[in-house]
Amino acid sequence: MTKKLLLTGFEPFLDFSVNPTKKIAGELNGAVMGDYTVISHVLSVDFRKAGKQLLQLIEETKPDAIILLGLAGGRFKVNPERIAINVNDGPRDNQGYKPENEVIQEDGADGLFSTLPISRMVEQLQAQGLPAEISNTAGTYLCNHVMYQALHYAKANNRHLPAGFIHLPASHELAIEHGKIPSWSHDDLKRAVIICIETLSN
Ligand code: PCA
Repeated sequence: MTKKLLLTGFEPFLDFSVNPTKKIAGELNGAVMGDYTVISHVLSVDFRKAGKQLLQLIEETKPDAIILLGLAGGRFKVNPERIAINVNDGPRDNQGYKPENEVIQEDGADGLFSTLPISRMVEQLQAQGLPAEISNTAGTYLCNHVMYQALHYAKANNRHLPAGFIHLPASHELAIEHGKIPSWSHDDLKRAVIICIETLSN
């Protein structure tokens, strides 16, 4: 029996009309990679909903590992995130809600570190020709929010599982719309996610 990997992407948000992470999560659903079978879902860009959605998915699927994906339009490399912080802030979500300096979990730590093998992910990506770097901030928007929620849940429930977040640069499709953001081909973005998943097994 393979282990279960919960893989999530996000729906489109702000002025990004598509979200490559939604497509990649969908395409990898059911795939078997190394020790893991992928179970994919798409999260809402909604501060009041995304955390609940994710925790429900964790309860239902009981994953052995969690990789959350998000788009970081403007970044050049694939960025496994090092840390999530206990704050919601930033632009409006898809429901028009705009938090300011909000705490995510009243009793939570200020910051929670990724439990994914982020250094090895970067090494493997670069070894296979894909630019990658650990990022030291996942921002304060939805991506940081769900990363924090997943790590807080794992800690509170004593679940020692690899969990964390990976930000992807824009796809060419998005860069055509935006004009001034760096972009990658969809195939390279997807290959990067596959390499990260494989890193969990070796
Ligand atoms: N990226 C946003 C939220 C959804 C997504 O794909 C972020 O970086 O917070």
